Amino acid sequence: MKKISEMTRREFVTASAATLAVGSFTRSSEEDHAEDRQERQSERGRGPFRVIIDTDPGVDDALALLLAMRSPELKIEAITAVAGNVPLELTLPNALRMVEIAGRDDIPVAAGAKAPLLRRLVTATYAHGENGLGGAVFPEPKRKPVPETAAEFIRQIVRKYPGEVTLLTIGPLTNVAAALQSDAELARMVRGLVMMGGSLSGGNITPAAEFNIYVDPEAARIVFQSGIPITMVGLDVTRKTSLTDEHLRVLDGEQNPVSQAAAKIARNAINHNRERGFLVGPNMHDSLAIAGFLDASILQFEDYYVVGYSPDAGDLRRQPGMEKDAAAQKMPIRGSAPTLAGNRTSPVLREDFVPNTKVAVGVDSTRFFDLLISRLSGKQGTR
Ligand SMILES: [Ca+2]
Repeated sequence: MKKISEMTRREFVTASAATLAVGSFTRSSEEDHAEDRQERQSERGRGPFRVIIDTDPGVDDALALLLAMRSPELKIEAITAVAGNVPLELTLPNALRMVEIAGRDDIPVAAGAKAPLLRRLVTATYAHGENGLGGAVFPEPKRKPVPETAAEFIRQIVRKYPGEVTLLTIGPLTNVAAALQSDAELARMVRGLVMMGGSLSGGNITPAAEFNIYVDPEAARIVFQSGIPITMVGLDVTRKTSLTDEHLRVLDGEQNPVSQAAAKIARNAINHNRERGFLVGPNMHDSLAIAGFLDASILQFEDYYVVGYSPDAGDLRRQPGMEKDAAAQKMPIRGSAPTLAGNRTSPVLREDFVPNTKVAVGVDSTRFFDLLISRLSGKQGTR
């Protein structure tokens, strides 16, 4: 592909984020890195890219938000909170706390959905502690969210900058799906979507399901079928990222507020992980999705057609309306996603394979942590 500096504005906007990032990070010498940094700071260079971060902080969300807010490649138009790891009553103030810690008063925060589109909320306090930050305590935030709901705010921003906004989703997809449902034109105005979610190789909340997709599978289906160019950073790669005592030591050694906050969250997460008997980790699921957008060469991708759960087919034969019944809300089990084999419109049965998602299948964990820890600590390493 063309170098970014040779692209017209239209080509620049049209190219997908992942392809662009690969194109701009394939060179490796020190001079080229220096040149890249210069290019990044110029109008005709790489970024800044307009992004909205949808999040459910969440230990690794918190570190991912801090990483994003320390990354000059990103023009963060909004941070939108969603219920997930913990209820919205906690994810919203946790998002506001991170914005305050990073000193980013320029970034508006919107409150999103309190529950999935159709189902009752399943949380992950077992992994993130009751406060969502692994027990790391920070003062109550002074900032307030904007009056718009997350879905409405996403809609407004995407419409304001058609073709320019990439959605970085590191929680359940409820807010994004709600925005897409509210505006049939919206999906084609979104530049791309990079998600932490999904798995080709087994789940973390059930043997098959990854948490973000499991919490709101109907929302995931809406997103995967939206036509938005999607990059999926799932458990296949995020499970290969383990935060270590050495990373913590570097963060703790720098005295700026972001590094100290990151160290506090990291320390609690590492201790919490040990108490639960894990020998490695915690995994940096969400930070890897952000890092993969900043530098796609950290990840290797393959093209897939990813499907979401269908509420009106499959073993339980549930209809969307049924999910709202009190009995359905209390239903202890969830149906598996149905196969598409019996469906004549199935993309699986088409002669030509038409992928809808770039799925991350490999990761350079060392380079990922170089990026994450150097940005969080403010200590300049190789980047
Ligand atoms: Ca998350």
